[in-house]
Amino acid sequence: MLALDPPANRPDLQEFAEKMISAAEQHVCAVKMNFHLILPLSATEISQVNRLAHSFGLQSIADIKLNDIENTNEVAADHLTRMGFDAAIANPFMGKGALSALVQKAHKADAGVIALVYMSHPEAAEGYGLKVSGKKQMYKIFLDRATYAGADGVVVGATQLDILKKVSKKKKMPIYSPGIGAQGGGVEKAIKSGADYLIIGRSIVESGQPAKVARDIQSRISLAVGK
Ligand code: BMP
Repeated sequence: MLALDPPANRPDLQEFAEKMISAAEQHVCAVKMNFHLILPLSATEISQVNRLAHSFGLQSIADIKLNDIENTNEVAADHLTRMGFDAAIANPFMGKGALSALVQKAHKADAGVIALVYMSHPEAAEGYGLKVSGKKQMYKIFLDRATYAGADGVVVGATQLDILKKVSKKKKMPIYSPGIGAQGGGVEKAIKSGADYLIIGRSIVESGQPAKVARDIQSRISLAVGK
């Protein structure tokens, strides 16, 4: 999955996103937009980017790590669906009931929800690794909530290989794994530890050769899964 994250201060954000999609479309299954684009672009511009992704058969994911009260989540989900997103990333910290309501709302609109389980950054352990009441770690609770809610996928950082292995043994849905390249994670290690999809941004979009880098990564993934 291609993370459409432009470098800071780029003025031509829509053009950037569309160029990256057109360059890499043959080598990715989906694109992901984060606040880099969702904050500055208008709803019309975002819809146009999503239409381009769809024209290549790619899904588009809104990475807003949604984590609010039910009503606000649902209003956000409506806006995202209207802009053409196929799924949103949400934070199970909101609670089991709120996450379930969000998943049901999304499914009614033929859209999906991907739940954070363990993030990729070095401080992730401070939250996702917390032992609740000295016992169960937060990420296990988040995985339980994602499973209970019927979420369509979970996010586990490619930099967290032990956690990836543990989650892949228990999961009932695909694992999306960010943190490859710029954050130090490796393609083969992540796949072999249980990632089903890799989320990759800067290694591709800042490479100067997005098509080539995306193709190389795709080949490495194929080799790692034995295809
Ligand atoms: P990059 O490959 O350039 O590091 O980008 C990774 C993308 O995935 C960014 O959009 C980031 O916000 C997102 N992400 C992440 O890196 N780690 C997580 O745990 C969850 C994310 O959504």
